[in-house]
Amino acid sequence: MSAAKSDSGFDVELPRSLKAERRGEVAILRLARAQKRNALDDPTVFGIEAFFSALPEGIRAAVLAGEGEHFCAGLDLSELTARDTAQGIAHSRGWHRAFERIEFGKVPVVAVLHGAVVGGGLELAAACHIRVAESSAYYALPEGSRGIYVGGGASVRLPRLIGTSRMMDMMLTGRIYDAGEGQACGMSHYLVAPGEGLAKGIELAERIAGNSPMTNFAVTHVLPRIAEADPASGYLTEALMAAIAQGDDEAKARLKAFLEKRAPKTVRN
Ligand code: 1HE
Repeated sequence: MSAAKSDSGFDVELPRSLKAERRGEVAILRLARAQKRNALDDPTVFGIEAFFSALPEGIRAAVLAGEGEHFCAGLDLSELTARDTAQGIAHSRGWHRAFERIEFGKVPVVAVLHGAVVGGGLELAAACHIRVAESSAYYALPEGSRGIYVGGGASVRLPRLIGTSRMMDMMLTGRIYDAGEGQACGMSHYLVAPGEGLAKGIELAERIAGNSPMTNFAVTHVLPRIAEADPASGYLTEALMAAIAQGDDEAKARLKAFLEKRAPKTVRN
């Protein structure tokens, strides 16, 4: 483990496979195990959990990226052979817990994807709120050919992005989607040229950081629950959230700024 606080300002112990950096209100976490293609071993997964559990005050958005030629080669397969069934369940639940710290954490998270985004790497990307893909990115679920099954939340999160039938195809046939296909079917929100992903991810994170924290909370914590609720409960929850948001001082200040012509209009670039 290396103490991240001294060199990055984060009050959390991170393994060597993770590097943290702060840029104003944006936290940047990098997978830094390029020699193993950023494969996710236990220390890395626990480190991701610790990092997103302990984001300091003043951080309002985060970026998750990978060093080297690939975002992430998924589960560290060398750890898998030693586990029995009960340990396998505990391991998968550990990944669920860690990735929930991203999905339902303190701030929205932008993933920057390049090269292999496969297996557990795709599960990690799917737990983030926004995905920026460089044109080198490709997506696969090699679990099918390795004789295993996804365990990091893909069964829940990937169908929301690309649909159950595409996920079935990926697992049964080993189909690989390139970056363009991934963009077209909903894996990524933004597609950029090689080397431009991090800058785009930070630009988006800075924009997100400029939103009211209440709105960001509503979008990341409440919207996904409403989307899966029965419509009657969903409409009610939406109304409650809308009322809570508009009652917030920041909303009042922002609305006043618009009415006094001090806020930007919603126009096309
Ligand atoms: C690894 C892993 C890994 C690389 N676990 N060690 N994921 C997969 O099935 C994908 C497996 N990886 C690959 O297919 C390839 O490594 C890549 C296409 C990602 C990259 O290829 P390449 O040619 O750049 O690198 P490489 O030579 O294959 O790998 C470099 C080193 O990283 C090598 O180790 P070395 O000691 O020989 O140098 C590889 O063994 C090592 N490495 N990927 C362990 N994944 C919660 S359930 C989730 C289930 C899954 O994620 S299953 C999908 C697993």
